[in-house]
Amino acid sequence: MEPILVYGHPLGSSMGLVAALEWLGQPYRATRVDLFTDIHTDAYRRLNGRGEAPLLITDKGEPLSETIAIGLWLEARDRERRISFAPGSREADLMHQYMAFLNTGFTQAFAGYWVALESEDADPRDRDAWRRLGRRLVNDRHAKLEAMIGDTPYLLGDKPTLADAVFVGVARWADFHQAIDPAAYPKVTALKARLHEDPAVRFAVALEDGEGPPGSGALKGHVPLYELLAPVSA
Ligand SMILES: N[C@@H](CCC(=O)N[C@@H](CS)C(=O)NCC(=O)O)C(=O)O
Repeated sequence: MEPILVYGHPLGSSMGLVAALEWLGQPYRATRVDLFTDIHTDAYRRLNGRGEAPLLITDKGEPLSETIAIGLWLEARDRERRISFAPGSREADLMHQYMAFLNTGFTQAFAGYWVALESEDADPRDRDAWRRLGRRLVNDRHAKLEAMIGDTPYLLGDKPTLADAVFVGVARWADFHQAIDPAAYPKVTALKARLHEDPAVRFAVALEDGEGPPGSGALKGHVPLYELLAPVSA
């Protein structure tokens, strides 16, 4: 069977993995879940105990969660090196370095913003404090990323890789929360704009928005969530 990527909306970090699957070009299917409702059920938690997206159901039917684990699963199957580099190469090491940086401190920096957004009943002073902390951390991580980026069109050369996939799913949160001045981070801003012009990213965003755009042809269809949950909820 084809692997199935469970991706979340709205604004899921998993959007980047949909783009990565499109760049990879191997057959896959997908399941679209609501991040506020679908993933908080007991049945979903039997697939991912943390109740989060993304989730991959591998070609053997086994659930695999965590962005980095899913990215490495894709990397191991990328024999044509479309979205990764030769194992053991310097480029592969640097790609893993970017993926880890982006999936940890860079992603976590937004936590204060999300908590403030989701805690409507909290004291407004607390919410302001969480947003201020978020702004400080997001800008700190953007400054660090700006310093890491070289002169190539994508993070590691002239084509997007898994590092760009992890970046593009999360980087748009800075705009959503109005956390940064884009002009302060010209390399980050240019990379984000370039990636959002990419057909695979446009496809992934359209899927997230509930549209059915034509893609590369690698996506072989959607699987409703209840079909994934049926074997474990029976
Ligand atoms: N460590 C996980 C984090 C995934 C994660 O935080 N996903 C968010 C959506 S972008 C989520 O599922 N949030 C729902 C929630 O935690 O309630 C990974 O890297 O895959």
